[in-house]
Amino acid sequence: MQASPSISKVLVVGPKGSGKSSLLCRIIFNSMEECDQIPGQFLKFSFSTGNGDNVSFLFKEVNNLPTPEKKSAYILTLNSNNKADFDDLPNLLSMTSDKKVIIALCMSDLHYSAAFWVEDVKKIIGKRNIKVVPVSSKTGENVKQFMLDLSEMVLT
Ligand SMILES: Nc1nc2c(ncn2[C@@H]2O[C@H](COP(=O)(O)OP(=O)(O)O)[C@@H](O)[C@H]2O)c(=O)[nH]1
Ligand SMILES: [Mg+2]
Repeated sequence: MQASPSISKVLVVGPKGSGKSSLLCRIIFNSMEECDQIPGQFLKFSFSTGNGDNVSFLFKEVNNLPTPEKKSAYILTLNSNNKADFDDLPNLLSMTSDKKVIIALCMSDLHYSAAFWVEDVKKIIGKRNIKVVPVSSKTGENVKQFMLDLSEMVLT
């Protein structure tokens, strides 16, 4: 039997240019066009995990932290090609410590020129239970896995 559907409001946060709009665009429209319309909008999206769970999300891109906006979780995006995003990570983690967080390590299609990678991020995270998932909004690589991990996070 399926549990009654509830909506999880997830804020997408991260440095400017880290890939927030592009990731939402890829998740919702499966493309990277129309990205310009995304900031500040509430975006509804239902995801089925393939084993009977349907998760309803309400996404919103938020460009300033900390935010008083209600939320049940955060997606924190980092541009893996920008060392400044890595340097900002401790600060970003402290401003998102009120809820669960999953990190989208963006621009994985540019892995060859990455400034940092999963293991580097994990060292900064330390003992906090935060998944780090490389994704490419450009190619769609690993976005399904990201959604599975996000779903698991909000369901548990
Ligand atoms: N190569 C590549 N470029 C990306 C990817 N995701 C975003 N971008 C580019 O990075 C720039 C910043 O992305 P955007 O989504 O606007 O970042 P935001 O400021 O966090 O919303 C844009 O020029 C995007 O086209 C990706 O997965 N791969
Ligand atoms: Mg944006």
